[in-house]
Amino acid sequence: MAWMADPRRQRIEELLPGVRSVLAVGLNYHVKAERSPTALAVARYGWGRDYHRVIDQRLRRLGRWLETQHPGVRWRACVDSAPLLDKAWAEDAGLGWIGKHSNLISRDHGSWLLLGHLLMTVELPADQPAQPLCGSCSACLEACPTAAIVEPFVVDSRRCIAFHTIENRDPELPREIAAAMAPWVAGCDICQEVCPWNRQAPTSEDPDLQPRPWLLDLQAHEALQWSDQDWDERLRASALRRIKPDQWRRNIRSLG
Ligand code: B12
Ligand code: SF4
Ligand code: SF4
Repeated sequence: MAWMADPRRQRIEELLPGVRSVLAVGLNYHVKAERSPTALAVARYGWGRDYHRVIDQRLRRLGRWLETQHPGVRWRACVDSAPLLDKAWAEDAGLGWIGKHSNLISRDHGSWLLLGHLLMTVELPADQPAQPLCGSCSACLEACPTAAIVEPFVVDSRRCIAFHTIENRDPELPREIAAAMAPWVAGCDICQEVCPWNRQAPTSEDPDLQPRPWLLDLQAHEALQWSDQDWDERLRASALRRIKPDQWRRNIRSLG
């Protein structure tokens, strides 16, 4: 993940010269549907339409409305498309706090929120930053099968199943990851599933976020037969396109 070293991550002015305000938004991606208990597991962020597109389109609509209210305003929508520390900005904006698993948690929605930001040259009154509410809980640290949360708030990507199944491009996964990752083949939701703040999380009826049915019943023997073209068709407009067909096959084979 060498792209993380981009120095602009620490200098928001380089993303939008003259920026005066940052609006943080969260898209609730917790849906009612559940994965079949015998299926391979795909993380929830990838179940519906690519969140980059969904949030970006909605932020752009907001930006265009802003232009009608403040002629001359400049704005920029950021959804992973720009080097911005999403969680830190969202915490500062009061959307939620960064939990010990390092994801942002909202009091009302839990951590099933995908984040986006609208940078603007207009000055808006600021909200209060969110207060951390993890307290003495450590459920996520205990549940992580690879001990990737090496201390509260710090995830070591080299041990994280999400990193290896999504970002690692090597032909084989490290043996210790392969041994611990089942049934996860695309991302990992374990540290979020055990979080008490997600127990009452509301579900979304948003049509853009409803799952592709095949993702809820993904079977190894079938998926290993799919050609690159099959994967391409199944993953149209999905955030899971970041995982190339070879990586999918490698991840599934790694389960043994
Ligand atoms: C790189 C990346 C990854 C990497 C590294 C994850 C990581 N923890 O950084 C990998 C591939 C592992 C990954 C995995 C996932 N990711 Co990711 N990822 C990113 C990305 C692109 C950058 C994150 C980043 O800057 N990391 C760099 C380091 C500095 O950040 P950090 O470790 O989180 O450290 C912060 C906190 O831990 C805190 N901190 C650190 N030490 C301490 C100490 C104390 C005392 C305190 C209070 C705080 C604190 O401050 C740091 C700065 O904010 C962001 C999008 C973006 N542009 O921000 C999405 C993002 C963080 N990912 C997201 C998601 C959904 C996931 C997964 C849940 C996907 C999945 N189901 O598989 C997993 C979760 C794994 C996990 N437990 O974190 C969402 C999180 C939404 C949310 N509610 O927070 C984001 C924001 C994308 C988005 N736009 O919605 N991701
Ligand atoms: S995403 Fe999975 S592997 Fe990564 S820290 Fe959370 S539980 Fe551990
Ligand atoms: S499981 Fe507990 S410690 Fe981990 S993020 Fe949730 S509340 Fe915080």
